[in-house]
Formats: sequence, C-alpha cells, structure tokens
Amino acid sequence: MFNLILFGPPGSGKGTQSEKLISKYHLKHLSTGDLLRSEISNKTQLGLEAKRYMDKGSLVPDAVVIGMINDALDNNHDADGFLFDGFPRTAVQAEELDRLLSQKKTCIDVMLALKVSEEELVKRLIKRGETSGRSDDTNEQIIRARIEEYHKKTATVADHYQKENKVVMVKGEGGVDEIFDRLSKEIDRLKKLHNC
Ligand code: B4P
Repeated sequence: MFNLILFGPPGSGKGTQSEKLISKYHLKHLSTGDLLRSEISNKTQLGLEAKRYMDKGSLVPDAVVIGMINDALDNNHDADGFLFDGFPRTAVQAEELDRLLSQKKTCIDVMLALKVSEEELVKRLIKRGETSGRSDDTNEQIIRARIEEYHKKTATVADHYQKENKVVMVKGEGGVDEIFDRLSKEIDRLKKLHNC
C-alpha cells in the first residue's frame, strides 16, 4: 500500500494534480472538499452544516470531516493506496488519520507539499470563481480568509509529518504538466523505500 498526502494552501493545485496522480498510480482519491461539496449538492444535514463554514472561508469542524474519512476508508478496504487531498487540515485531523491508518496496519508514506506564492493563489482562485460556481471562490475577501485559515490552523500539519521526516516540498508554480513531473519523480523515488 502507498498512502500520500497532497498538501498546500487553497489554490495550490491539489485538486488539479490529484486527478492526474490517481490515474497514473492507481490510488483512491479522498478529497474532503469534494466529499463536502457532494453533501451540499445532495442537501444532506451534514452538507447544510458544512456550507455555513465553507461560505465564510472557515474550516468545517474536525468531527465532521474525520467521520467522512473514516467511512471512506471503511468503504475502500481493497484500495492499493490512498491520495489524501485537502485532509488533514488540522493537528487533530492528522492525529486521527494516523490512528485510523494504524488500525488498518498502514501509515502515511509521504506528504508532498506544494509551494505557491500568495498572490498566485489569489489569482488562480479568482479565475476559477469566474466559472466554477463555487461560492467560496467568488469573493477575494473569502479567498483571503481561506488562506489565513490555512496559515492559522493548517500549515502546522506539515510539522507533524516533518517529525517523521515525511515531508517533501515541491515547487507548485509553472505549467500543470511540469508540476506533475516534479511530483511523479518524488513518488517514483519514494515508492521504492516502503516507509510503512
Ligand atoms: P478544497 O476543496 O480542498 O479546495 P481548495 O483548497 O480551495 O482547492 P485546491 O487546492 O484543491 O484547488 P486547486 O489548487 O486544484 O476546500 C474547500 C473548502 O472545504 C475549505 O475552504 C474548507 O471550508 C472545506 N474543507 C475541505 N477539507 C476540509 C478539512 N479537512 N477540514 C475542514 N474543512 C475542510 O485549483 C485552484 C485553481 O488553480 C483551479 O482553477 C486550477 O485550474 C488552477 N490551477 C491549478 N494548477 C495551476 C497551475 N499550475 N497554473 C495555473 N493555474 C492552476
């Protein structure tokens, strides 16, 4: 099994690169953003609660996203590995993910962290907002609130995995294929090491 976290601030290219990586490496894609948006479009109780936070650019409560990931892991026990996209986003989520994976006798092999300047992030998200219909992309103030939330609560998640020497920084600016090649090179190297 090979489990990776694709990490980075909002707009750093996690969703974009995940699509290409799951197809190349046959990993199960677990994006908490996508799972939450699907709950919202199905108008479930969970979706209605999550929307209140997402519309402000805030993180959804830990218990909600951890519950979703727990269900997704249980429903995919035959997967060859997981690509976690947008999760974990807090220290509590990271600890809980480690616990859930160790129950399944596996762990995180690597965290690939995309590095992108703040101005580039804002530019990308405003551009996506023109066509995505996502309420959290339409207003620059909300986009900046999401980036602030990342610095306040999420950036430290990298420290958690750094203690185990599992963080690899990757330049997230340039063409999509160029960044994909950088990520693939790291995965090809790390897959041989079998961390877990
Ligand atoms: P997410 O769905 O995770 O969305 P994101 O971080 O905004 O975007 P992502 O990083 O995937 O976008 P990408 O760069 O690919 O989260 C949305 C919200 O859900 C959060 O704010 C939070 O409220 C909630 N949430 C999710 N997970 C949570 C959790 N674990 N705990 C609590 N709350 C949670 O794409 C951005 C744009 O850049 C695209 O338009 C793309 O085309 C473009 N782009 C990508 N690569 C590019 C490149 N190389 N050059 C130019 N443009 C590029």
